[in-house]
Amino acid sequence: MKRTLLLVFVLFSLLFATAYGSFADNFDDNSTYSPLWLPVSSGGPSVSEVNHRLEITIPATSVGGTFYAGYDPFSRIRGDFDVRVDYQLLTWPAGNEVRLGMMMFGDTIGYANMVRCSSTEELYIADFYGAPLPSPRVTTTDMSGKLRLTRQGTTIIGYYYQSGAWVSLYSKVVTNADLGVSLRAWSHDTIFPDKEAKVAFDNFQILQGSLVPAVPAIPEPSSLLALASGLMALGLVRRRLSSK
Ligand SMILES: [Ca+2]
Repeated sequence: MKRTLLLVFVLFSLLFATAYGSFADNFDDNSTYSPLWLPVSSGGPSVSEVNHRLEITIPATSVGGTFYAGYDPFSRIRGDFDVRVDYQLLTWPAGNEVRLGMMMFGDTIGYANMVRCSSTEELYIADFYGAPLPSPRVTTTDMSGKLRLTRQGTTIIGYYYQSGAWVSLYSKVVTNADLGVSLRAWSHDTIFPDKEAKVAFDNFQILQGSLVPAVPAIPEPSSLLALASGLMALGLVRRRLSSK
């Protein structure tokens, strides 16, 4: 029975992967596209889709080994991809030790994260699975900019944007597994100087890559019902996003 359910799920996945080549979310409707995105937060930070963008506040009172807020993915991206997002630093005191990032991660080992952070220097960092430490980085004065991750085969490349062009910061063989994309801001008790920071993401785009639902280990009937509902909702989402 479970094998049959799994087969149904795979067929759903293939149909879905075929149907969804690319999409964009400009956050202009000030409403989370559920189940495309899942708002997440821990330790005090908050996330809200307002002012036609995705705003994340890290209050001075935030606490935790890692505290964060942002959007996590409902879905995974399959195959070669090209994913981009704009960012703005709305409240950004020097040395605030907050990081914002666009992270690709999956259900197995392997991730890639393009980060903008404020530490003793203002930095772009490529935090990739298996990369040498300290992670590849470059200093910047940008208070707004763009982050991009692409994959060809198993090689992921992280970019930032400078003087009207994409600049490759780091390239590494990571994985060809399905990966979700997360937009988050975060910090850690051990380094956070208790200064509020506020950032925003905007104009999220998947220009290449097939979007597929996250695969549970063994789908149960209730999961399939939820999946069917999710696919129907995502169909509506796709039409809404395409109409923007
Ligand atoms: Ca927008």
